[in-house]
Amino acid sequence: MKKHRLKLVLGSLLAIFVTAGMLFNLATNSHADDTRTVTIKSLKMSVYYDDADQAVAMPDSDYTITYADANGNSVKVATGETDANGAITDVTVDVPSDVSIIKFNYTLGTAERGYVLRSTGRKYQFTYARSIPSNNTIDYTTSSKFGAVGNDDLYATNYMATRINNYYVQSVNELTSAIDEAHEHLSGISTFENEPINIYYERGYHLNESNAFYRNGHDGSGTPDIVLADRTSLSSFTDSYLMANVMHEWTHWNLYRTANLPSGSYTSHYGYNTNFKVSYKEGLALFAGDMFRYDYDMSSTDTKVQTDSLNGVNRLFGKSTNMTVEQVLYDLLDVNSNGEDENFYVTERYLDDDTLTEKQIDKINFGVIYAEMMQSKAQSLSEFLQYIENKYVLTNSDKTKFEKVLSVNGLSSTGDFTLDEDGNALTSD
Ligand SMILES: [Ca+2]
Ligand SMILES: [Ca+2]
Repeated sequence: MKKHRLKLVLGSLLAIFVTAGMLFNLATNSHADDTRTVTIKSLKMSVYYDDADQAVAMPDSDYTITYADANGNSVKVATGETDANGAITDVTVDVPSDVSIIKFNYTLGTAERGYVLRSTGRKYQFTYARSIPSNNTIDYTTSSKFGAVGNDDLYATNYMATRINNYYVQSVNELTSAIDEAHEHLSGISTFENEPINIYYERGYHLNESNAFYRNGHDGSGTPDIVLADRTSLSSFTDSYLMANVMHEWTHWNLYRTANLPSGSYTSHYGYNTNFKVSYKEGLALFAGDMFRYDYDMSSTDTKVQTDSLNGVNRLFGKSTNMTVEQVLYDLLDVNSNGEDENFYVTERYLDDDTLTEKQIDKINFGVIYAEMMQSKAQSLSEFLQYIENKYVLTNSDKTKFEKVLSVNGLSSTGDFTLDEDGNALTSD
């Protein structure tokens, strides 16, 4: 009995020692002398290829912050998303006091938007290591090139992917703001709901092929994706080209997932498509890309449908082509036509705000047209035009203006194409 009690007492004492030891350890770990608190006020890194002045930021993109522990293992201390300027801002992390270097790892994309991917499917990630300054505060802007000495294509690839990521962010932001502004003025327009999709690009990958949206994935994986094909000369990738083509392919994705519009091929934007659905789904993507690249102003080419001539033949007027569809959509958007004498625009009856500039109205019109292309689920230009007529053409005056858009582009009163490839009347009646 006595022995048993002694055992209990010893056991209790042991438990107290163990507990005290744990407390002591906890106290040691959180002791200020053994950690340093690093404040990242702002860390903005941009990526370039051969000219640092051309460095491109990584906005709205994933980042992680890590350090290497005593065994060389990477320890993650923060994750987040860069701001609209590509900076990591207002982050505070604790690292062991003997750590002198902190690493910032950027990924081109986010789970919500999608990623820019290498041909292997790997994400583009760039790591920038920085010594922790003595005041433990980082407020720094820098640029860097990423690749491997002797592999020029890798530097070029990483820079191009960064540019694509940048225009991908801009495309999402431009469309989202256009539809949001339209939604503010027109209750019948829903706000934009984004869905992620990945964009593949790599130097030499799909070289000089068409850019494309693949509903089943470019490799047949079943997951929709986009491939931006490489070009022999990097000079092909102007800002304007990337704006138009990123928005173009991403628009195919938006219309596929909302209106079930297919992917599909065509020979040229001026070529005749016997399948009128092809003209519509390509023409609307062409329209979206050009509205982005030209900031809603195609006034200099507003009469393209009326004046086209190749060996004396007008390829566009009244005919099923991608370009015809694009130009009709532009006429629904532009407040003032340039030389073709139509003056319809889709929101004329809905905007009662006199303070809006013409440019703001153009952008709202873009938001309306894009949102309605998704909401209407129209499969052809005539279906879309009839939908627009039912919803936006309210008075006799509107009707006269709307019919003028149809007639100046060679369309019938139902918005149908009227001529075949050779210019003979289509007999659908
Ligand atoms: Ca026009
Ligand atoms: Ca117009």
